[in-house]
Amino acid sequence: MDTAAIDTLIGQARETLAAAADAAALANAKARYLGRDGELTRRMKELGKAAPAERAAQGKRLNEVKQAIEALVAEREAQIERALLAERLAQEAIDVTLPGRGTGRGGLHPITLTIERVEEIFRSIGFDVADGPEIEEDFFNFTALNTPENHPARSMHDTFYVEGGLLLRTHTSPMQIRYARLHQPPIRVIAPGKTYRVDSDATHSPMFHQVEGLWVDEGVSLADLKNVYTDFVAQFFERDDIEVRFRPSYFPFTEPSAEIDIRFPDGPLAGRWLEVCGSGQVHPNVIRNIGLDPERYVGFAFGSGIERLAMLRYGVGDLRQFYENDLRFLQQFAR
Ligand code: 2NM
Repeated sequence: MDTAAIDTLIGQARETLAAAADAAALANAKARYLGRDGELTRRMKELGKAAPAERAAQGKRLNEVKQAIEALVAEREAQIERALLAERLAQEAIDVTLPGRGTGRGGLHPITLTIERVEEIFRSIGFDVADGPEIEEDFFNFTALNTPENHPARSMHDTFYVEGGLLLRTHTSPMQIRYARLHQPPIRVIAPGKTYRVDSDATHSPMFHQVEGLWVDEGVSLADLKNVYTDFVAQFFERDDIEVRFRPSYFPFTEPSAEIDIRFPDGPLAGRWLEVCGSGQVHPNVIRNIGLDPERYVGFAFGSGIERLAMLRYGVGDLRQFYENDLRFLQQFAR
């Protein structure tokens, strides 16, 4: 093998190895020269046929070529490894200078905020806060509240009935009946919570919230009710220039009954009477149903829709916004 043939062989090997793009291709390329049937191996085997005088020199040269090719293989191996590592590093790179995604922060729903606000105000004027089941018995939701057996509110058009003769409470009054049967006068309690009616349109949701108040004692009067509610309105809206008026109405559980209207002196609703509450003197039958003597005890009660109060306080124009779970709406109330 002369010098030109050696150069050609090494040059070919360099090209073949350079073309090997990964470890498998490199192993093939290596075998082509150094393997059992490789070009170099073949020449080594042919060494025996060479003239004895040239054998030693020829063998030395072949060994040098072998070493040169082995060095080329090792170099290419290192190159491929470096390239693989570089690729992995590029793929797995994390740009630690990017800003974080943030985790967002929850906030209380405006209805919850409103309930908390109403509770705080009534607690400050000496009222307790009652709680009770949303799935109720007919007795606590209707009968104890002096609602006749044939009253339309009891119909399936108005009330959601569930299994076992139970129903979804249609107002928060049953909580007050339960509370009043467990406490002695003076009773001053509010009952906030979810209520359910078969009703769904632009201004009615099948689930809505109420807060009702009850004050039972000897000698309380309509004036006490008006004072309490007027004080509540001033605190709730944080202004004492809101007018409050009582307008005759009807409920089975109160006699006499009255709607409570309020009027803002300014703002977008200025000058319009707005109905915000039903109220009245608790019917003697209801006083009896809570275990008290109507000849001795007088009760005053009222009931307001929480959504209505929240809409007026926060300037919300559409009831349905409270239940669409649009974060752009809800985030405006986050504190
Ligand atoms: C209203 C209107 C008028 C009311 C009555 C009672 C109770 F428990 F004493 F019978 N609780 N709430 C009442 C009275 C509720 O809501 C429009």
